[in-house]
Amino acid sequence: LNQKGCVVWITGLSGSGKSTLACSLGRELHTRGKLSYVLDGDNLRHGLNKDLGFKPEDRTENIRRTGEVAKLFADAGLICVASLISPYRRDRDACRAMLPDANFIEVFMNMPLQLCEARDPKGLYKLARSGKIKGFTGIDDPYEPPLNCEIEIKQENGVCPTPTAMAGQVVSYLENKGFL
Ligand code: GGZ
Repeated sequence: LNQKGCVVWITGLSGSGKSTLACSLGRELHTRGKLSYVLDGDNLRHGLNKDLGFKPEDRTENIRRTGEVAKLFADAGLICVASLISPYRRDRDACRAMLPDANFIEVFMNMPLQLCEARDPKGLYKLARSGKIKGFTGIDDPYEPPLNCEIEIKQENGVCPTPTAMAGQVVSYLENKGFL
């Protein structure tokens, strides 16, 4: 029984594919018989983090709480997949510091803002551009890309990897590091 837990922390802009990767990865881990749990920023904001908005200090608290919960799952031996914009580098680093360094795997969805904005699945970029939403990440609130992430997901020759391919990249990493 392999019980080595870890946190797979997916960071990136709204519309960059974080939830898509988290979902695909969750399925793949389930298929392999590995217990996992997905913590999705957008979902947590309906429950655990419903008291938080998008001011910098609220985002920081959102990341901190989620990091603490992810750590609990990892301690229990699960692969915990956290998918949040987590725009500030120091907040992500604080989550990393909660665990042994090898057990925090930072995945950067390195997709151009232009692409995320073109996708605009919920129409939020449009609202941000027209000033109806203030402090939207990538528009009028910063996104600080990781400097030393474990995994980077990006386009190849202008083509985005499929959800299966993205999950495959993470699964390979987890295999190499002995988590699978
Ligand atoms: C960024 C916002 C904002 C603002 C609402 N800035 O793509 P979505 O819609 O479904 O997911 C986004 C979600 C971001 O929540 P997180 O908990 O991941 O953010 S953070 O890590 O920064 O705390 C987006 C929606 O909420 N949303 N307003 N102003 N995203």
